Amino acid sequence: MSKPPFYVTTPIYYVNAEPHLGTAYTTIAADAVARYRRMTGHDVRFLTGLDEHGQKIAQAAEEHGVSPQEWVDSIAPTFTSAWEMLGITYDDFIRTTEDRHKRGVQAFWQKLHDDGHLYQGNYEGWYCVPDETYWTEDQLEEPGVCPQCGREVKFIREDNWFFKLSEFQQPLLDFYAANPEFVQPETRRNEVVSFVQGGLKDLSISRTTFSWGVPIPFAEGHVTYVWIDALLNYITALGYGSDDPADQERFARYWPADIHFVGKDIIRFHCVIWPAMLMAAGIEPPKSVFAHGFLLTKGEKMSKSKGNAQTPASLVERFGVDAYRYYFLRDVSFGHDGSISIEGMVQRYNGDLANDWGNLCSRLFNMTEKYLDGAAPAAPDLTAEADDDATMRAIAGKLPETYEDHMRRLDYSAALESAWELIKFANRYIENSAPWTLAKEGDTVRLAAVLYNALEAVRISALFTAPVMPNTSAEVWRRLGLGDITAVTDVCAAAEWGGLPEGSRVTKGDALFPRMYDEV
Ligand code: ME8
Repeated sequence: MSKPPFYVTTPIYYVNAEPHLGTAYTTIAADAVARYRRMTGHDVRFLTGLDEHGQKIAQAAEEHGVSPQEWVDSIAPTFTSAWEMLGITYDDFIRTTEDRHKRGVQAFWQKLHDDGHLYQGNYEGWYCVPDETYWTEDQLEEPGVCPQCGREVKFIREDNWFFKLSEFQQPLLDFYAANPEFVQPETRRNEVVSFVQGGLKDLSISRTTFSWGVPIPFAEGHVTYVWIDALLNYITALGYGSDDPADQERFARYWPADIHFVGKDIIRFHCVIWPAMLMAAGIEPPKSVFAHGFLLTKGEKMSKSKGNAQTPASLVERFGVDAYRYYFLRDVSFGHDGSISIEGMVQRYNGDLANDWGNLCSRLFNMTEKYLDGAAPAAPDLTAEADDDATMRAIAGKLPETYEDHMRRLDYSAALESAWELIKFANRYIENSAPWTLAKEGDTVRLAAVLYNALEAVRISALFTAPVMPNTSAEVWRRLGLGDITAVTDVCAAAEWGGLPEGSRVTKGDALFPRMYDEV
């Protein structure tokens, strides 16, 4: 049976500065889903990349005394190496300065022009360069200040090309009504619907006062407005606009996208402008856009411009990559704003990872070496099972479905909590069954049964922590003498009780999460 396709994307990030905790957050969330969907047998295509055009990037280059191309080429590797450090398993990385992208953008313009969705006009109004966003006079809450980011807006007057966005008000409202899961979470959906109900203005889609962008094929001197350029990455990366049959096949296979991950700051671009652009070109809109909240430090949005950002590298160095990924997805409820702090990170690390997960693995692997010479025992006779054994099997048995349910809603915290139910129970199970006493009393049958059951709980827990903590899960499987966990493509079958083969070599190894004593 052929695998169902699953296309997931992150925003393409601006290269005006290096990756930070916010951009890493979205990327890790998308990666966890991509990894999980590979484990549920999907043919995953995971795209991320860089937004390299526009005034903001041209200005950053100028400030650094280099050409825009030199500038973007110097920043791009900081993203690819950060994603490598964070274990991001993207299948494609698009840069908007690539030819494949420019070709797609130009094909898109030609199509919209031919079909009468564009016209020439004059734009007069305000522009926020850091957000690359147009604002009308009445949208400004304070004169001269961007209502979104609080930075200075500039007045611009240009001859531009316009997209007839206003004509898509009703089609968009009909589309939202017919596809209730398009904008997620629910609160964001209401925000988008009421924005569109308020009326849509035509959108200026070209700029003439600078040249760092994709030229509009039928309008000399005009380059594409950077947001339109950027949104198109989701289809140009698949091959939109190419005559090559391999590109066309890829596009037909993966489009429409299953999930566009975005922050709540860019929801209108993704939920209003983007589906309208696609409708105009006769392309199906994506299946869903999930807008998550902001990471806050000390109550403020954490951002590169405010300078209150820790770097991903500094935190990875201190906590390790898996603990980093775990903290953000476990502690911040996905879809809501969330405060992050070093104190919180240390607490999660010591509590959930060192005490619960790490400790469970260490003591169990130790006991297996000590009492059973490191060989996994045979699966015990179920007819002789104790109450605790049955309870643990039941918790493990419902985990695949509960986890799937949470992951479908992108509720990472709840998904991880469901895995933790098993981890915590397994710790209690060991306490209650006291293998050390069984060993002392020479009850080898019960000792083997208890260790087998606890090892099974660990094997299964590793499956469901793998999307978020891939390195630890791979290591746990290695220590259980099992194969490569990333090769699992049917997590439900793999999670069936009794999968640990008798005689599997179990090794203890070092602590997975050594306890941290420097609390802050
Ligand atoms: O907007 N908390 O790029 P960008 C959580 N190039 N997420 C955050 C965050 C925070 N404090 N700060 C940033 C752009 N993010 C455009 C996108 S897509 C076609 C073009 C994340 O570099 C979040 O995902 O400013 C947000 O939407 C994105 O970074 C903005 O990245």
